[in-house]
Amino acid sequence: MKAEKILIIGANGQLGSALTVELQSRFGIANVIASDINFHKTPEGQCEILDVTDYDALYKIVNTYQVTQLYHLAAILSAKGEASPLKTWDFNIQTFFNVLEVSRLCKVEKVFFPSSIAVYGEHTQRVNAQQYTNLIPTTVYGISKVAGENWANYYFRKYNLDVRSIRFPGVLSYQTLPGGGTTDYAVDIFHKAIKQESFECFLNPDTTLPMIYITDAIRAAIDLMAASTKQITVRTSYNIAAMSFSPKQLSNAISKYYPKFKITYKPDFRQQIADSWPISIDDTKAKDDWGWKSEYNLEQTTEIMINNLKPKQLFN
Ligand code: AKB
Repeated sequence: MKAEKILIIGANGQLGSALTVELQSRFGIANVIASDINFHKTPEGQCEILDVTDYDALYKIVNTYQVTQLYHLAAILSAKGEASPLKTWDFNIQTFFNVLEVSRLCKVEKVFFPSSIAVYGEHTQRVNAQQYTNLIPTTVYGISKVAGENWANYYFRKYNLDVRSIRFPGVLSYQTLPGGGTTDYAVDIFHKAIKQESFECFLNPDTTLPMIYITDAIRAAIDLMAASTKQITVRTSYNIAAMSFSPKQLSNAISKYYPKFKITYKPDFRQQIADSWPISIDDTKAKDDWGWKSEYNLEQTTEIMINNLKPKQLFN
């Protein structure tokens, strides 16, 4: 069997750092190249500093390592993106085109790019949002993801570039903090709880959003990349679902471990973004095509988050 050479762009981020470790354990540490514009902590194994807006720098890395699989995770997310819409559009689109073009020219065999529930917006059913439905997002991040999905489909049809994608819900992880998303509260809340501090939530208590635990998210991406070409019938991006909960439900789950935990609510501009997203997702296509199935619910995720963050807190 031919050895894979896997490049991760955005390996310092929330998804990227966990994905790097998992891919290294599955494919061998020498076959995974972790890249980012900087690293908080240099990962074990092969590592490259890469500004993915720099086409030549990306080309050089892909060509030098003879990359066979590429995961492009760098993006400006929903909440942060609203502070500078044009910069967000430029970054999200330019980096994706660099990835598509370099992958096409260097004959990368498979490309993964994460889309998001942020593709949904006006005139989408909020319960069980369908795979194929209106995509009229309210954020520049969402607009860039809808465009990205369509370009992924275009590159597959026109150039036979094997681009695969998942619309991720909010991701919960203890390893790293997310940055700039509307769903970030669901991670930040744990960091306050384990310090026995109260948490001020920027969403209303009943704002239900789709979420996923990091292990499920990483497994989904790797399983999709491992599926045979004929299993993949969606070339824009697959819906996946795991759990849906509101800040109040999450706070209640945390209170089982910290009965004195206190949450207050002060909704800001992110409330409007959250209100434009569905509360649950229909993931039938992903289940039927490549066997997607989530494993972690709110209770399990809460237990894992607390058990892993608590020891870290003791050593800080
Ligand atoms: C965000 O909140 O912007 C992201 C996402 C749902 O894509 N976590």
